Amino acid sequence: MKKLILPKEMKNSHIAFFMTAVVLFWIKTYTAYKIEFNLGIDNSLQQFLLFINPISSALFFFGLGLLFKKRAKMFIIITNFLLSFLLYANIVYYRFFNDFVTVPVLMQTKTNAGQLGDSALSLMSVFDILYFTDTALLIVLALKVFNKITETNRKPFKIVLLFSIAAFLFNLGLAEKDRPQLLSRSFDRAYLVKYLGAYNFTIYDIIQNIKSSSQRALADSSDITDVENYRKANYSQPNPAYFGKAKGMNVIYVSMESLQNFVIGYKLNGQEVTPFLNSLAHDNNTFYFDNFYHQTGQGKTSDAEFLMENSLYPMAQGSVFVNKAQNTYHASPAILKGHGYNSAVFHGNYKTFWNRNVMYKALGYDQFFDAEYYDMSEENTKNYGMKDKPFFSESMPMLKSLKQPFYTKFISLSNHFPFEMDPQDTDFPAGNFGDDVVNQYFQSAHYMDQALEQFFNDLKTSGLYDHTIVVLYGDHYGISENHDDAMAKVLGVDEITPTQSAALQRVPLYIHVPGVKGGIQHQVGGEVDVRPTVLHLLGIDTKDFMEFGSDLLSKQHRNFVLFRNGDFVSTDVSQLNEKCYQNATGELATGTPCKEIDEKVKTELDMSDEVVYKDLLRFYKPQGFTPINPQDYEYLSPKEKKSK
Ligand code: GP9
Ligand code: MN
Repeated sequence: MKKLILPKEMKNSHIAFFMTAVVLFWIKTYTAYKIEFNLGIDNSLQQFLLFINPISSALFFFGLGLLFKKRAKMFIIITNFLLSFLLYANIVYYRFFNDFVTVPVLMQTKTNAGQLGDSALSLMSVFDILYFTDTALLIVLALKVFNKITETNRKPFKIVLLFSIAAFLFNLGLAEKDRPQLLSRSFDRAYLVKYLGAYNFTIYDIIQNIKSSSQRALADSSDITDVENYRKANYSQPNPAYFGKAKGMNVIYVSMESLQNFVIGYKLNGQEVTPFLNSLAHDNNTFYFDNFYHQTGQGKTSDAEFLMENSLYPMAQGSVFVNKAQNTYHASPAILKGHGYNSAVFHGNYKTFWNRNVMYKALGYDQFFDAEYYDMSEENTKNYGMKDKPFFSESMPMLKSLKQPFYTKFISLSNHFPFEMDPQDTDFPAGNFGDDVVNQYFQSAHYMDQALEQFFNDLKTSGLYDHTIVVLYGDHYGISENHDDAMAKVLGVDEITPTQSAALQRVPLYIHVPGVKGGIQHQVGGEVDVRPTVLHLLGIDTKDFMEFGSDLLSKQHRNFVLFRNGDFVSTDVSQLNEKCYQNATGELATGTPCKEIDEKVKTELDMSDEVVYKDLLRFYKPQGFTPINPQDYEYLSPKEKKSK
């Protein structure tokens, strides 16, 4: 084979190989940004920053190779592979979560070993191999073209290092100009990637994580004072019309996987998707909240659980269940223990998934009925575990055996991405919106609705229904923004606007309270608000607890709901991606009507983060609360129970 003709000096030069690696990698990364990520580029400066942001990290990481006398090429190739792998991991993750991989997410992958596998595979394509083209090309070039490198000079390293630092500072300077306080007030990972690039984001994330673990070590009891004052100033008094109306009753929470509120009342070809939930909205003793939002971050289902039971916000990155399970919490099961309640979780997946077996002890759950308690045969399971119908029916005998009053939580699973059903489980037509995920969603939501109806019927037959509060909540969105085209068709609009996109973050919330007149409620609220609402119904005043929610039934219930990325929706205006909109028109607002709530939102997230990151509840004892010790709890399988 004829060798490529290159000037002799080039063939002998580390620098030429290095520069080739930098340019290829730069082009590849930029192409991936354009194809895979939706980073909300608003102006030409942002476009320019997106284009140049891979340079500094490519120069820096590949430049390290120049330190090696003999193995520079090998070092550059390995580094290229590792960085390409990081980019690809972000691509796959983004296809589902619309988000980027962080250190805590990687730790979760370890905890959930293999169980995320199914979903991950459906997000990959054979063409993805193209994201490693430059790695392959570098190997060929190293063997065939740059095969005579004799250079031993390390001087270029210093120059390259200087260039990479200069490139980074130039990049950061321009980014700060467009978005002041980019690094200090960042709730949104997409911003960091847009401005600084996927690789610099990872470095930033690693630094943040080191900072967070040292934060705990450095905190002391005086740190809780500010939070306590903030809490006192923002407490919503219980409404006397409802306070204690469910005193002593059992409590059942149902996490409805990925159920979004748009589906309630929706008709597909004239057929109701969720006939049971639609009728429940009009039940005499049920409050149905139709302006209620999820507030989850990367921890999804587990974040929703955390919000509902602690009335604290989940973490900006990673999940509390995995990263902060060693913290002290004053969660609902622990609070109710002091009022004679016995608590249990039902979930058709294994107890280590999402670190639940550790976290539930910190929350004070007495029992955890996990996959070991269910018939996990092939026909009963799909995707993440038990199908909802067998899950609820097999749970019934266990529920009935609990000592009353009980506080329980059921985590459903069937309505999970990619929403594919086994044919024998669905009698409902798929949608026809040109998008499989959206089309299938109607079938799996319908299946969940049937499972819930069956559960309610079983509760009635068991006699539990008349003295049990049932709280049903959609845990988070199921259909991400990647499916906006199909969702526009579903909603019958030309395109999904920012305010419509925010409205799609609504999830249904139902609170059934025997003997209390309910009704359809339009007040704006979020998952953080449910705990004070339910505890007040049970006759427990939450004013001494460090929580951030506002009782949905209180006359002082506040007028906004915030999201984990710092956005919010209030009764009149919404702040979305740092822009302020008028709710009535969906148009950008004039003046600064969002400013006041924006300040509150940022303060509240900061306060909650203080509590969670610094583990501040270990320094605080609410009045009348008996702290629990996680070590007192043990979740045995049925087999282990027998052999004890
Ligand atoms: C299952 C559940 C998975 O245990 O946590 O759901 P997700 O968090 O991906 O919605
Ligand atoms: Mn979920």
